[in-house]
Amino acid sequence: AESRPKVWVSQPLFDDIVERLHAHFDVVRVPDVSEHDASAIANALREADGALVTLNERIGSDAIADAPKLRAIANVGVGYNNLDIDALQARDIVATNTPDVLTETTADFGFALMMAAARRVTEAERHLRAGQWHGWNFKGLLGADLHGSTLGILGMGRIGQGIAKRASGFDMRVIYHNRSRLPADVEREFNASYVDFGTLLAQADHLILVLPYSAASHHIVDAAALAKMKPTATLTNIARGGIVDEAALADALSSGRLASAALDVFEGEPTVDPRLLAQGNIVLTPHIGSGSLATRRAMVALAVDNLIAALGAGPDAGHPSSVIAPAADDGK
Ligand code: 8YV
Repeated sequence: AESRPKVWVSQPLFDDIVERLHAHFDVVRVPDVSEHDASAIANALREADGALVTLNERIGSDAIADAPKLRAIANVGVGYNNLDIDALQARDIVATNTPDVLTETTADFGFALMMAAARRVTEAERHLRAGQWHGWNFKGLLGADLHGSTLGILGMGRIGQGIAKRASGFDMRVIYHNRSRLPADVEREFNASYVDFGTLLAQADHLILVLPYSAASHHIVDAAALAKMKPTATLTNIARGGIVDEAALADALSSGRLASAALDVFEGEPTVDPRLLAQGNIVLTPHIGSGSLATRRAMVALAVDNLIAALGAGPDAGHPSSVIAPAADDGK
């Protein structure tokens, strides 16, 4: 009998879902692989026909070049800056991600963080827990309103649109900036106006970052950008840490040039810049934007389906539902 394709599952994930891979493949787990250990990742890929990975596994060009059998990588997550897409593309290796299933959950969480920053929820809780609440204080811990304010969305993809949809229920005025302007009917649907990046920064009372990380978005929110924001504004990042210059953000928060921030993602995560940790007016969460149980399960299920399809094993052989490489417009 033909030997079955080998797939590498990089993380424990949900056993009852990952189990579906066993019907088609020899599943290799490397439980002792430290998440960021490049040589262990390369070793795992060297023998693999396919892999199910998370943002913790950086799949670089060296590992890809050294993986002769590799035909498919299913990324658990919508963002895929952990994958060297050009190297995958050059080898015609199929790469997939998990959009859509996490859109609403992540938009919910973006709203939660923005509200927490505006109304100083975690700062107030720390104050109370530290025994610093010595009586009700009329002027204590005053925040900013969401209702009636202007929401700026940088990155108007699926999650950005989910946030815009929620904002209309909060009577917010929505402005957005995106690589490309949305069609007029979509702008109308979300009640969102397109503005240039400078206008977005200058007019937003609350700015939320929901764009993919790339060379083009690296530190796009830097000192110069922060200087254009209102001193009363909040900044929320649920995209990727590298989009924000964290040192500049810490400066803006400590000098009062920005009222508050909320970050779910960090440039060097899981390490958090001590200058951010030292600020009171910041909400910090450990990259949990898509983290509802139902959604994390749906992400794994989609990645498993994608891997089965990409390796040509299932009923939808060859047609994973969310392909990020090879690009559709590569002439095929
Ligand atoms: C995931 C995320 O938890 O989807 C993304 O881009 O950042 C998160 O939802 C992460 O990617 C898991 O690999």
